Amino acid sequence: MGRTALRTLAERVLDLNWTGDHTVPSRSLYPHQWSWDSAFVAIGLAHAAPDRAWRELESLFRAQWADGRVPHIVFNPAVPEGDYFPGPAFWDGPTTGLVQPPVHAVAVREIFRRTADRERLAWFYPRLCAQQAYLTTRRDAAGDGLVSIVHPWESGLDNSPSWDEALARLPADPELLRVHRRRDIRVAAPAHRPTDADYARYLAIAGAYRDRGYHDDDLAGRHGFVMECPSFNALRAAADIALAEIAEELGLPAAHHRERARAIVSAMVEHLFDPRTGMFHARAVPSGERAAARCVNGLVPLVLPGLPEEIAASLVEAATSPRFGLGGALPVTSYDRTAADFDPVRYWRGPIWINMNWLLHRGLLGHNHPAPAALLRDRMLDLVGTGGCYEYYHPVTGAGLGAAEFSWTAALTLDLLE
Ligand code: 2M8
Repeated sequence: MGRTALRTLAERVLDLNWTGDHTVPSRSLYPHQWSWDSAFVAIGLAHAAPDRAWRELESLFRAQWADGRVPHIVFNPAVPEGDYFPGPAFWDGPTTGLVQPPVHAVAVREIFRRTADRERLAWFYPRLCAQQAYLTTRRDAAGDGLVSIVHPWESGLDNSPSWDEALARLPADPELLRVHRRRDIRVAAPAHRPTDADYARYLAIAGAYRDRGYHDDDLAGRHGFVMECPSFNALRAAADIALAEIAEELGLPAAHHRERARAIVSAMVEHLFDPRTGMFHARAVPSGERAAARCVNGLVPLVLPGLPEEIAASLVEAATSPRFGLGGALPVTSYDRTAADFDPVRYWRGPIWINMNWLLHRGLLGHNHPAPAALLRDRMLDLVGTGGCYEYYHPVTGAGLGAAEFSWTAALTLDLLE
């Protein structure tokens, strides 16, 4: 498909999924507003419909909690409860109490670059700072300067092998799935989604957090799933770099943002980088055990400009190895292709995701690898151009998997076309 046709296709998907004040990830599987999806969508809309890009994030931040957290799903009250599970009845409120990776400051900076709308930038700045403050003060469960997630859903990489060891220690109560019926596997192929055992654990962890009123006191001592995710923390440091630029634009002090970004990068290198694998790994709190699996979230820290060059070089080497296939016929996989349990169709356990590759593309450019960056961009555009804007793609055939007409794939395609 030619580049103009691809742009038209991507814009059409975003139009289709626009509800009037936000974009749903996909009409079929995800009929509400998701936090990091909206950030990626806004980055694409900044090119095609900048006013809509602002409105996308404004609607999300209107749902920000008093403690600063930006919820991972904002439920649309017009959507019937049965259209998504777990919906508002499970969470006991108009949003979930979980968060997702904070890509929003980067998105706001991108929209501002294209609109120069200083008034809207000034509206977002304190809200983005409150989002970071929540993560910094309430979610540093290990006290090591890194944010902990309290649910696999918070990583955005739901069933990534990064969480296998931690989840295996928790009971998978099948009763929960008798009480609550999954909707996703009625809309998508069950083999392409997390398993029932995964979902039983997801519900148990979310229910425990909800039953404590979504409090973050003593997470390490009281909560069953507390993990430091490398991509979540990298995106949080990237947010501080974007916030520094936003603060400067508004004539406000910026040094504390840069300082915090530097501190996060040092803590990540100290606690999450494994020199033996040459990449970052998720880490359990309080045990400090690093997950053995090599997953794409361990490559995403390449987006950080402040990463020591030898570490950036080792990430590029790991990404280029047969494990992830950078530079090959298709973009990078979500999991190590050579792992015995690599699964080409099951969600975050093998398939190719455009948002992860878009982040790696930025990282390659930032660390001065223009040739592999250009090749990766072409591979992504070919994949979307051939298959359409799918949620994820088969790592051998390139066939589209999961939801068709998926918003962030469309949005990031628009950004790559610029
Ligand atoms: C997926 O996660 C949701 C739960 O949040 C689900 O499976 O129902 C993930 O891919 C996540 O990263 C994404 O934000 C969400 C909506 O696209 O779907």
